[in-house]
Amino acid sequence: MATTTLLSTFAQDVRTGLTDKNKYLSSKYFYDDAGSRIFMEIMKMPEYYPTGCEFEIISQQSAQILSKLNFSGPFNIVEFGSGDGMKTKHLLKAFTNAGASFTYIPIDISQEAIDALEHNINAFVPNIDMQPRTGDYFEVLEELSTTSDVPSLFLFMGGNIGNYLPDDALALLQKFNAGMKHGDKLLVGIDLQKNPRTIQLAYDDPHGITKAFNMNLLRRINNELEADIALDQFDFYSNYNPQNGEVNSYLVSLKKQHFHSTVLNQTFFFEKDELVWTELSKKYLIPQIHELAAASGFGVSHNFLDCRHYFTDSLWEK
Ligand code: AVI
Repeated sequence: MATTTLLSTFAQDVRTGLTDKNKYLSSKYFYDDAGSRIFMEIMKMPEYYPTGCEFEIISQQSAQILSKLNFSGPFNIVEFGSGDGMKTKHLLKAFTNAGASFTYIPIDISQEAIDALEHNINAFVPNIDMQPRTGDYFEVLEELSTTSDVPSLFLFMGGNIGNYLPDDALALLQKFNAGMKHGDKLLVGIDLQKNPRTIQLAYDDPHGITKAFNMNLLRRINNELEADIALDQFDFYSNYNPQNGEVNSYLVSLKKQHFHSTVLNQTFFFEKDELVWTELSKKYLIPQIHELAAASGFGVSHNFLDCRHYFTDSLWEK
């Protein structure tokens, strides 16, 4: 009698990616608990400039961001992928200090992150009206469009848009747009093209933390799919191409080898020096940001830049 086993999406995606002619694993799988902790280490590295840039923008320009919103009364602040709120708390505090009246609705897939966020925000901005949500961005968007009659500022920070392939980035922003009301605003954090060495160093750090971040994907496969990958037989390679603004990251098989996954009931084969593509981190030019906004139904109200012009929090209006 044939037995059927229900495979997780992770298991199915690993099977699809590692049997492709050009092997790949999605960077969305970086972020299990261990991977999220490694990402926090990345954000603390001096080489990883985006965190400091966005922190500078938010801590120094929140009053200007508020005035550019042109909201006359109460409004919502809806944050997609809020994480632990360590950056956003500065924006919320500045808005509160300026007398703005708003409800903060952070959305994240991780309950652990939402718990940390509630703690961090309440300690930093007491008495804030906060309605945290775990789960799907679009369910909350749809609900708001039918139940709330005040305008909303949506936040999509941290440069996450850079991790989407261009067509996927456009589709995501168009979907945000479809769920927003006329006059709503979207603040998108976008990393900009700059000296190639600065970018290369941020994604190929001398401490090996970004390597560990990528290797965590293999560790996850070993743990969750009961596999026997020899982790020391893989390396990490990352490359910034200043001609197209793309950082592409890979795992590299150091020898001809295979591993077996009991959960998938399958063996996967690698040639020596074969690549597994793990991540795109695209860097934009300002004119490309205007094109992307227009193509997804927005106008750019203002680009809030850090002092080195490395990063923008780009304010868009529907
Ligand atoms: C989450 N995301 C914006 C990071 C980035 O910069 O692309 C992920 C990352 N990958 C390597 N370092 C950081």
